[in-house]
Amino acid sequence: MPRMTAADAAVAILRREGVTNAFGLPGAAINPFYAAMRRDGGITHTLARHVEGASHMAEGYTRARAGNIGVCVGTSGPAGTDMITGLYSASADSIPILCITGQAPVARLHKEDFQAVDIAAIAGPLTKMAMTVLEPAQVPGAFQQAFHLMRSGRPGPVLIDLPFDVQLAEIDFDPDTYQPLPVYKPAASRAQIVKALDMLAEAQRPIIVAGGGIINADAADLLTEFAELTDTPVVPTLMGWGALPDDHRLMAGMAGLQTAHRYGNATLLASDFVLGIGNRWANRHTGGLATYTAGRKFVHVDIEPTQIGRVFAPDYGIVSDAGAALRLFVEVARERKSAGRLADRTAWAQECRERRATMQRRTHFENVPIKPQRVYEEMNRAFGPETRYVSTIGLSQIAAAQFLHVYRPRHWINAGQAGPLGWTTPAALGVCVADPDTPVVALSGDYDFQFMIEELAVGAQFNLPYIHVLVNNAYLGLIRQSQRGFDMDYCVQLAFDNVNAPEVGGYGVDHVKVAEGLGCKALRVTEPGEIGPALEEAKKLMAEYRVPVVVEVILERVTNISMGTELDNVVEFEDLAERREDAPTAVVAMLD
Ligand SMILES: Cc1ncc(C[n+]2csc(CCOP(=O)(O)OP(=O)(O)O)c2C)c(N)n1
Ligand SMILES: [Mg+2]
Repeated sequence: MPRMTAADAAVAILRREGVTNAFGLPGAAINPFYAAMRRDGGITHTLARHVEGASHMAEGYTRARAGNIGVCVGTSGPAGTDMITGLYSASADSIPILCITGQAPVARLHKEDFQAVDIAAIAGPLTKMAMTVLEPAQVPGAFQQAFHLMRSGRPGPVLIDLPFDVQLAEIDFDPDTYQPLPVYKPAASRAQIVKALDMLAEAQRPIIVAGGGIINADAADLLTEFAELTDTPVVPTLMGWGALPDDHRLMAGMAGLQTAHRYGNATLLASDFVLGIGNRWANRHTGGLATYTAGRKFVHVDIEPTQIGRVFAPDYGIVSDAGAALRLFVEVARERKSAGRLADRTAWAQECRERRATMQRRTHFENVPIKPQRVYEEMNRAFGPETRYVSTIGLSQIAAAQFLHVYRPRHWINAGQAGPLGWTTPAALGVCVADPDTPVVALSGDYDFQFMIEELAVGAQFNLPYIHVLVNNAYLGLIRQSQRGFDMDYCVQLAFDNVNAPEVGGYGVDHVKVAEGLGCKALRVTEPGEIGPALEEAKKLMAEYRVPVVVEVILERVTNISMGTELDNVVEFEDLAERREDAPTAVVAMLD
């Protein structure tokens, strides 16, 4: 039997489970694991500048491609605690990442040793498994179980904490005969799918709410096929956006309080039946449940049994992987179609499409300072359907979801539930590592950008080019807007006179200089007509220098973005589109 350190065995298992990349930074307590990675030579390591950054890079890496599992590595103590936000974000959005931490030696764990902290206890509620491995011979099993859990059922993160002496201990392990454990994914039965389809057939105005579970299951094609077969309009959730292309005739718009379209909400409220697949009825999607559920029936398909009924009781629940359910939905719908037993939905589908062509928001503003809506119009012109967008939170992200277009699964990469400021830059870098051939465009408000800004240096060092659109209102804009309810504008201002940069006109931080200082390229625009040319220039700079390129757009400081407390009570702050020229890049042209 081959003998090796437990750390060598761990790395051998990572390789056999398909890991090719890791994100992290070493410290004394994790050096044996780094030594094992070095001996193995098969894992490309990206050195983060902040350990939280490494955890978000791992998440971006997972989200970019089906089957990927991002790995983040840090030492004992503060490295683990820094990655807690990453574990939260990953678990909240059902994204598997494997977090590996070093730890004090076993015999000193209870002696308040230097940088010894009970990270497994801290990470417990945020992971599918969090384990300090106390016995070296348990290391292979811990890693094997980690991959099994991350891939089974509702996906999510795992933390493995390795005491220093455990990493160094020699064990017997045979990498050649190692094999991954089978993955468990519940699948709907035919009887369940038949029942759900019967309920859909009885409805007059059905829609599908398509959640991120469809993207996790890599089942976007099946969703599209099923929607087309039954002519059912699709309302993607924020996590499901891209499962059906935005220019598809059955794309009905997103529904919600913030990241939503006017026509999406109107269609949801006009429906009498909702088939939710791989979604979790997030509160920013549903708003008040009385409004959301009144007058319509619900079927909920989810991979995690305890998700059924968590937010409200559906009329019927099915526990299934979204892909397995959709395969059967397609099969049964095909049979019914050839038997001529599918309802004619032409009028309803047409009605939904008409709402898309009439209920639009205005994007075309000529104002200086620039209104944010105009930025997304210019981005729609500059970036094609191949673009992967990465964003986190803020008015910037909300407006992006209202105005940008997404055409493919995994092309809207967003920390939907946790929304941790600072996620955007490292997540975008992780996406670049996972898929260097697809253009990546990140979008941040100025505050999101200032969190984890140091990670730009990682992009410069490892030549991870992407475009970072930074919309600068010198405000914690979303919080400023929500403080209107308290009649205050308190502790949300980021503006100051920068003694080194009078040219930023009182907007505070000189992001261009910071980005350049970190080895990236950066441009700043102040007029709407400059946005398009700057984005084109950014593409050239990115190709020439192979580093992140920041395009900072100086915005009007106070612009409120449409949002509300109920689906039927979303407040509009600007004039709506009335003519095609008001929303010139809308996918469905505005009917004049
Ligand atoms: C770690 C963390 N702290 C606080 C918040 C709450 N929060 C959400 S958006 C926001 C302000 C974002 O400002 P900015 O990035 O400039 O975007 P804007 O809304 O101005 O477009 C804050 C503080 C958060 N999401 N994450
Ligand atoms: Mg801001």
